[in-house]
Amino acid sequence: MASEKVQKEYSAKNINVLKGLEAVRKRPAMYIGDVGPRGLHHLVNEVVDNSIDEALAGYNDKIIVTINKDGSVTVEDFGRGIPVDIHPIEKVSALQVVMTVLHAGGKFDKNSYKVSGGLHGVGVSVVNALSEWMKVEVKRDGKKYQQEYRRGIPVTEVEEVGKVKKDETGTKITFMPDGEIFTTTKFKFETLAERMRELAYLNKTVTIIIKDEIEGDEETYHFKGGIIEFVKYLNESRETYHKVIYIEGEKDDTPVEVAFQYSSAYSENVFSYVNNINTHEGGTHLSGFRTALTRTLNSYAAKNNLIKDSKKITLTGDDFREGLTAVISVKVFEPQFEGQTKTKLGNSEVKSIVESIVGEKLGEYLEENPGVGKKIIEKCTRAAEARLAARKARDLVRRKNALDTLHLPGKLADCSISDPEHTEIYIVEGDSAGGSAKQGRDRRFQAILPLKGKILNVEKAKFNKILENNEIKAIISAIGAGIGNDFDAEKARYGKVIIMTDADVDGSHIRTLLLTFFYRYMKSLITTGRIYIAQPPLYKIKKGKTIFYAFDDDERTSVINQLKKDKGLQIAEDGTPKGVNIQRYKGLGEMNPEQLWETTMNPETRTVLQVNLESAAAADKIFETLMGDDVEPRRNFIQKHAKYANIDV
Ligand code: 0RA
Repeated sequence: MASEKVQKEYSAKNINVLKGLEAVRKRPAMYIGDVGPRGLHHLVNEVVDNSIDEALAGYNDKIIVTINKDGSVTVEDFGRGIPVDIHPIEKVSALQVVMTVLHAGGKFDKNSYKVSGGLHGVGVSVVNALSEWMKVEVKRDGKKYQQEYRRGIPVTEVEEVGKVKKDETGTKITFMPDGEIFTTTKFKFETLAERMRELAYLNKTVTIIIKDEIEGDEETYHFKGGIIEFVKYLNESRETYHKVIYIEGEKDDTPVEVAFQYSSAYSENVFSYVNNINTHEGGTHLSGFRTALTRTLNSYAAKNNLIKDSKKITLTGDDFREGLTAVISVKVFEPQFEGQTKTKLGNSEVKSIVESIVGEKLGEYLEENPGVGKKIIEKCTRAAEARLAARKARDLVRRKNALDTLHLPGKLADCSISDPEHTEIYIVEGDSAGGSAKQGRDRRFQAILPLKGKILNVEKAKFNKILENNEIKAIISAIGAGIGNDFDAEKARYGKVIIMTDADVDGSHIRTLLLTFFYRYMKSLITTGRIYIAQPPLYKIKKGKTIFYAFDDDERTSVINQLKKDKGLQIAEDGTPKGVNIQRYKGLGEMNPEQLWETTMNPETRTVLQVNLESAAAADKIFETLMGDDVEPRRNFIQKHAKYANIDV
């Protein structure tokens, strides 16, 4: 009888498991954000997060991530290994529960900084459900176990497959993302490597190795200095004023780590993390840090008479943030994430924890390092002087606009509809492409703003200089929603802002400059999903009267292959196809207005890429490296990333 009951429970549980998997496969975006490249790469992060947890618990110091030849990904760690004993409630191997039951998470103990918000922490069972197949291998108690799955459903038992040394433990998970779910299943080394490097900075005890068996790339990340080295990396192309200041402490089970350094840059570069998740929108940990920084530096300046009375300047929070590069990392047991992208920490207790740790330790540091303190106060005083000058300049701009509200830039070809729900503005590289776009567009809802040459490098210019730049002025007044602290995305005159540049190095440069500008001065346009990048084709392939467009080399090859199959296209001995005309567009200007409309601007047929904060922040970093003061990092970067020179957003 007893066994009958168990059997019944078994099937009820199985049905629940199936329902869970079905829910994930039906609405994947609810679990991983989207089914594009971003969601795809999130699968790997989700698996790696578990291995990082093992490292944080003190049991694992190495993670190996491999893009395999067949396109699947393997994540291997050397932690305790997922337990394989029979789970007391589910009555099956704990391993199977972790791999197949939604929200089983795997952590039966409470001693971990779980992630309850955002898209992290959904668990490896979600990855399993979205994989065509998955295989897990566990080494534990001197044995090696394995189990395999198809679309989240076990297709083997948990099997013992061999013996290993008693102290050899760990977990190895291999999965093939499901082509029925994702728009692409091709992993990019660079995308994965960027996150692995970030994780290695944030968790200084682990070594993360990432390999690409297809392209032959490999990187090893291990940073003994942790976030100190992160700040050095962020500032590598900037002129800095002192060595990185590092503060560490813990209060009420909340560990806090902060590293920061001032440079001659004008902007603030602060990266904040909660349980290794980048809190793009900041939150209580960030405000605690800022409050402590302003208060401690102000009282240090006053105590040591570092601001000349004659200057009559009071330093504000903004002055202490100019040129500040900082990384803040906290671990919180039950983080509450808020905000538009659920990346803002809401726990109010964290503010005072960070504030008191930073306030106390920074005070001590300044007493012990008066030279550093003096340099920082001098730098922030210069920032205050510039701020006062910029305010005067801004007031002038404002007054001009107030007198002349219809002051739209002369080069703007506006659209006739005024409801931003339905309108879009194309920011176009060069007057000639601008001309084609103006003729090709649908003038009812599409506005065109051509730019002449490169826009100003906003990273290296003071605010008043930025406001004087003609190209930037044109963008600000066309969008019509202010700039910087005054910017309000809801007032934007267009629902979409589409950047359209050539598919060459200059084009990607201009696109990066524009993204940097939006990231720095109109950030909410990005967080509300209003910025897009147009995708003009790279090739025109003409066979008889039929025209095909290809957006990259892979597509060009597949068009040719298709023509070979369907139309019996002949290929010459040297590999060139006969009887077709292939044109490689050197720029947008080579397309006539109809072609531009058809391939790039017609909402029915075009592809546009929506820009998110990560990609804009990445552009910002890439941009610094490419355009910063130092030649050395730039050369290294270009050598290392030659094949990614066209910054891919
Ligand atoms: C549940 C319990 C324990 C470890 C894990 C899960 C675990 C999960 C993953 C996922 C990837 N790598 C992992 N490593 C460990 C604790 C086991 C114990 O108490 O021995």
